Amino acid sequence: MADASASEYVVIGPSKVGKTALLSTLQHAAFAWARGQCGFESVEVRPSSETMVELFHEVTATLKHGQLPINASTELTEYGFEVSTRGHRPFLLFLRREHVTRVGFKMLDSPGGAIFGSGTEGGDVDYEAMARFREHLVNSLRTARGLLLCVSAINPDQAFEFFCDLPQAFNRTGLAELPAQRVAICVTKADAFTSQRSWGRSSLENLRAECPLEVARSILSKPTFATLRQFLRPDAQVAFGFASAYGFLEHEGCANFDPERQGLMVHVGDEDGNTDGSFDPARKIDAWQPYQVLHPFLFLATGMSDGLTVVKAKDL
Ligand SMILES: Nc1nc2c(ncn2[C@@H]2O[C@H](COP(=O)(O)OP(=O)(O)OP(=O)(O)O)[C@@H](O)[C@H]2O)c(=O)[nH]1
Ligand SMILES: [Mg+2]
Repeated sequence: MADASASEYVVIGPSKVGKTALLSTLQHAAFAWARGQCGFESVEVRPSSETMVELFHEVTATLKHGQLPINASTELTEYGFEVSTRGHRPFLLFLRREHVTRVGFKMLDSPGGAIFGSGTEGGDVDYEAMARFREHLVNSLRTARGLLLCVSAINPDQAFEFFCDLPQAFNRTGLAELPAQRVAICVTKADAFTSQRSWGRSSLENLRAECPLEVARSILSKPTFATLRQFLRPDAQVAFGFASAYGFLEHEGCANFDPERQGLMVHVGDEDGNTDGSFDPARKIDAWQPYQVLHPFLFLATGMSDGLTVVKAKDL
């Protein structure tokens, strides 16, 4: 199943920001992809490692219980998958021809504490294991083709972890400049973020009025932005985007997230929260549409920028 031609990418971010949840919903998001969205007629995600098959299967239980069934990561795991897109591109003035891309990912995911240890001090932490994971991640940063940085839209304490630990991780590479050509900064848990700030407007509409770069700026300190500016190639493309593993209800526009239960508002397991009064499992499954979870991967793979704010690293 392993894909030898896949490139290595690294996902980092503090504990519980939703790194593994993001990865887990990728295939479901591709199944829910609307034809023509972002200019692609279709987007497919295929696992190329057993770890990915298992993670994709695990997340289907979300529809049954409402909550994302993701436990905190305790291991460094390599997830292999392929993202392919099909669309049309202009060709010879007025003609268009089919354009297909296929990119293999080897995505390293680890407990957030491996890099962002400042938030886990004093807890039940295996420091030796974390040090091993950190070494592996730092090694991968030396060669990784792309980097995915997850920042939670609703956990303000993480600013300190980024401030303390991101420079340390980059300093440990021994490189003045990381080779990554594209870096995606994913502002996660957009559903909970907008639910907290919906001033009478539907939350999706509210979210669309926000700029992910500015929200990231308000969450992270200036020294963290300076860290990125210093260690990324000046011409590296940095994309900022919101994402939500729970997503939004298409017609209502509100988040498909129940803050009280901390889970999907509409799920198959029981009839609570069924917004239209009918119990129809197929429609509840259809209602689960993770929001922009595939976007950072499409950006890393193809440079696609729909729904994202993209700047050069030197302009951060
Ligand atoms: N509201 C909301 N909660 C989310 C979302 N994604 C993840 N969560 C919740 O956030 C918690 C942490 O998610 P994980 O994916 O385990 O986070 P992680 O970054 O992998 O955490 P570690 O493995 O501990 O580093 C879980 O309780 C998830 O249910 C999201 O899009 N919206
Ligand atoms: Mg995890």
